Amino acid sequence: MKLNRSSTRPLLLVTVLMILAAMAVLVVSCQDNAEQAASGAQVAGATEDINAIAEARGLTPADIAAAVKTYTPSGKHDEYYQFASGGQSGQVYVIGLPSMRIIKQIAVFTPEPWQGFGYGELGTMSVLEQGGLTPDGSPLTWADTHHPALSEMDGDYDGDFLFINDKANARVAVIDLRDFDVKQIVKNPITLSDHGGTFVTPDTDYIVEGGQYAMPLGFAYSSIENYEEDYRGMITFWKFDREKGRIDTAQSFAIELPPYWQDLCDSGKLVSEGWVFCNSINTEMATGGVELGNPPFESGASQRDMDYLHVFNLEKAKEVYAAGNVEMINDFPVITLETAIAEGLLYFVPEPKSPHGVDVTPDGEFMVVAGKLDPHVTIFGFDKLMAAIEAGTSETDAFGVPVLDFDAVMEAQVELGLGPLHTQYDDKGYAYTSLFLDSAVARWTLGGAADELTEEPAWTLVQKTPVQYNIGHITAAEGDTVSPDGQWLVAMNKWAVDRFLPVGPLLPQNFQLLDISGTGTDMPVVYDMPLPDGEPHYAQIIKADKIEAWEVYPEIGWDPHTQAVNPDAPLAGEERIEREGNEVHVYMTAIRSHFTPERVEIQQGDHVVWHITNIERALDATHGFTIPNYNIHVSIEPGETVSFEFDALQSGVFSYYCTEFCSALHLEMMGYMMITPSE
Ligand code: K7E
Ligand code: CUA
Repeated sequence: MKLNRSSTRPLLLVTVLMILAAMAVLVVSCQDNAEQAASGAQVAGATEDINAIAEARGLTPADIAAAVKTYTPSGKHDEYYQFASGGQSGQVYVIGLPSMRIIKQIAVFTPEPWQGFGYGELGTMSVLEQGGLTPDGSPLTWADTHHPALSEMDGDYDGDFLFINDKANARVAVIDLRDFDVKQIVKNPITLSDHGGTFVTPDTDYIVEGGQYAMPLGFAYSSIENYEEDYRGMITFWKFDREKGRIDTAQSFAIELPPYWQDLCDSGKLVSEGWVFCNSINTEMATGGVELGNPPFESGASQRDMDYLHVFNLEKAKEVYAAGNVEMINDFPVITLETAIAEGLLYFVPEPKSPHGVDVTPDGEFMVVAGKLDPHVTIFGFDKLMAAIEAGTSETDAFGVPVLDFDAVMEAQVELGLGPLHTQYDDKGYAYTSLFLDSAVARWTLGGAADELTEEPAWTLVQKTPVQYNIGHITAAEGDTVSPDGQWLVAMNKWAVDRFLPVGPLLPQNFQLLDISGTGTDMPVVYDMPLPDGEPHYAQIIKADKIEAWEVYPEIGWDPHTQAVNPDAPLAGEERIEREGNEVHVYMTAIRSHFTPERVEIQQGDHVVWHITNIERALDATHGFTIPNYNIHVSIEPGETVSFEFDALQSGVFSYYCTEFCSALHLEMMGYMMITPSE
């Protein structure tokens, strides 16, 4: 049943008509302006002829259409939020679509001075400290962020929370989307690198964190000569407490895996809910040592034609964990490989060849695996998978994990081109796959129920749109949900090469916006956006109206780290300085354009605990606060209370001041801290 001949064409027609209409409006308004100019009522810059501008700038009709599709006039909001990993910056970027304007950077794993993240404020310091310490006891302050995941309800993004992993240190962060602020960082208790995270289960009961490079679990030492015996992979299921907005580490667990390098994961949905899929590389168990004459990792880990798709029965794993059938490693419950096999909660399926992404289709029926070194995507059927598990197998890998028959589980293979990496979906029954070596986005048709939505035959390549240049992930509007929106897709390109003005040898990343609202070969690039920060890897795009961000903190004295009023919050009229022995507490308020108190006198050697409440209720009336030489900087948003502490080691006179240009008398928003010398 192909019903869509009629339903996609009008969309295309409407789009074309809209562009023509928009261009007509531009032309008409130019004529109006020309008349106005002629009558003497000249509006600066509005008198030019649109065609003359296009000609002078060398713009084609396609360029003008792209501009009209993406231009968002001053004051108009975007339709979508894109949450992009900030890569090595350890942060998250918030970008509006279709304008591609950067709206915010969220400090996550790395100190960020403007937000006062990691510059003395106790709440942010404790988030960083929770995230783990270096061997010398200071907080880890960088991360290699890869995969942001929006929280979901019934398989749809709900706009409440965002999670993101740190591949370099195996960590997961929780961001609350009411205030776009990081609340928690958990460090994996048994391994040091992750990549298959973060992915959520359809109701966000669990946040999946799959490992990457195998190592002895629990941070023990073992010679690499003992790789097969002592090194292990893992997957961790972090239980999410939606009420508290925190990961509940006490109800989380991991599964021990063979020392393959587990790569990306995805959660099943709808029919496949309760299952989790991860692929793997280096099932060869190469251990490197090119300097000793061994094959280098990149070839040692690419010998076999097949690696293993890992299939987890999460429902079963939860039961095994609840029954206490676990081993404790570093006080963290781990289902051993032996138990996982015995309980039938882990199966392997051969997958070609050094795969990268595994992406479950919106209906949950298929798992699409892109093999980096294979020109195809391979599609596995969930029904076939269940039947193969039911039928049983005598095949196992070297560790005794049952290996299902490839042909019995494989549904289709679609040849797309060189270097397929990641797949996303739309509302029309298409899938989109990034092609790293081809530098292109492939559009192809899905089978199954989605087959009825496109007019092309199932499992067929429809279009390849070139991008500039080497593309990693792609992300489509609501593209990981059970009901993708279509409309927009962002190609997250790792090499920008010649796209922007030269800035020396370190170039920006290039996000390219593709309009995927059309069908067939209609899939143009409509915008290039340089991202001047770490390699972002992945992003998710959510409809803007799903996010209910606070305008100001709900009540005065709000502590964002508890999402409640701080009982010690200084309030207007209650500002004071209290001394107990050599501990001094400063209770301060901030409002345009003064701090109260304006003089703080302490003695050298005092321990100072300082609280400031921003008692403003006006939108965007943020104040900053710094004490010179003490490396303290905080941002105090309307309603917020922040606290910081320090030892007054250096005597002298310190001018503290507000760092946000908040009012005409902002420069006067200051005070003196006088530290009398101890003798
Ligand atoms: Cu860069 Cu998802 Cu970490 Cu592919 S991963 S590109
Ligand atoms: Cu407050 Cu400037």
